[in-house]
Amino acid sequence: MYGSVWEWCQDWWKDGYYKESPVDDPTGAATGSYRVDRGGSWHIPAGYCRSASRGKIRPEGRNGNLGFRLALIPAEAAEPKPDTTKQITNSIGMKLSLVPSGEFQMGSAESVEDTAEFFNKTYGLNLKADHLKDEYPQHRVRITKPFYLGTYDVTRGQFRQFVADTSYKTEAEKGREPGAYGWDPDKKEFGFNAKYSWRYAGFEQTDEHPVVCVSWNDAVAFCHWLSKKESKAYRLPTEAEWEYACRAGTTTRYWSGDDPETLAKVDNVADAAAEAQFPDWKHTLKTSDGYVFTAPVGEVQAQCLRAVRHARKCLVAKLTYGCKLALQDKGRLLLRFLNVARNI
Ligand SMILES: [Ca+2]
Ligand SMILES: [Ca+2]
Repeated sequence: MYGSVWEWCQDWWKDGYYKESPVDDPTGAATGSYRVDRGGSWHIPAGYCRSASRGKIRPEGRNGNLGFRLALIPAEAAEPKPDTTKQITNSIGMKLSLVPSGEFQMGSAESVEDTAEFFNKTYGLNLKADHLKDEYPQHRVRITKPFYLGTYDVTRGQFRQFVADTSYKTEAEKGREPGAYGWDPDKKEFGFNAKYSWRYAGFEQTDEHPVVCVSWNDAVAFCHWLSKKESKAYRLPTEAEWEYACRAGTTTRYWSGDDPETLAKVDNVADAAAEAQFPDWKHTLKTSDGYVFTAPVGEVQAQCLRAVRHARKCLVAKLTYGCKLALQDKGRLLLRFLNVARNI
């Protein structure tokens, strides 16, 4: 879930929200100026791609490194039965995976000083406490109902079906100031231009790549279209759902561990492949994930399978450790661990 594209979440962003967040199913501030985005992207250093990292962007924003994935709330709100389908494929060919209910510690587990010092020293970043303070305090969150989460980001091909069906015009294609922040290959940086939209972001993308240059409003319009088409309740994930699914029981910086270099094996961030093309990018991973720009979602399947195997291993370890506790807690915790282990 890290890298490739930042992903829009449903929530409004608000400074200090973590101090007042409810334990059960937090949905973000009641109102605000920014929506939350999560996970980092292909041009973002590993310091900003951690499980706890939070981004904020105005809902009309549209960038060549920002897309979204969907959440779907099953019609039955009860605990999943053991035979609940683990992965479904919807009417537009999108795969969604069942995420069981459970709880976790949301936010950063290490101090703001340690995080900044590590990434500044190792990758020459300029992380400041102010950049990171919205990841604190770490706090307990319960996801009380199982939900489905898009296994991958929404692709250009899936977004194309929405546009073909509705003649929808994205915010980049209408209004007084059309355009988006796309990639300028000559200047080698992002720039706002009317020529950029989900159809062209300044770098090569097929229909298998994540759709980019779509605003929060565009993403929500897509959810409404699909919900109506299937008589289901699609929406963007809350950032609590996002982090819960991303962590999958882990408590480290990344689900793959604390070492940022592990990201090269599991996702697509600013890496050695990017540095080879843009030598002045000094903040990249030392290892290569193989992609300079977005990666096609089908291509990263092998990486995702590795992710699942790893997360399963973490959960099995956690299960062994948590067994005694689980039995004391009327078996519910154990049941949840088992559900997680089965369903990731
Ligand atoms: Ca992502
Ligand atoms: Ca990369």
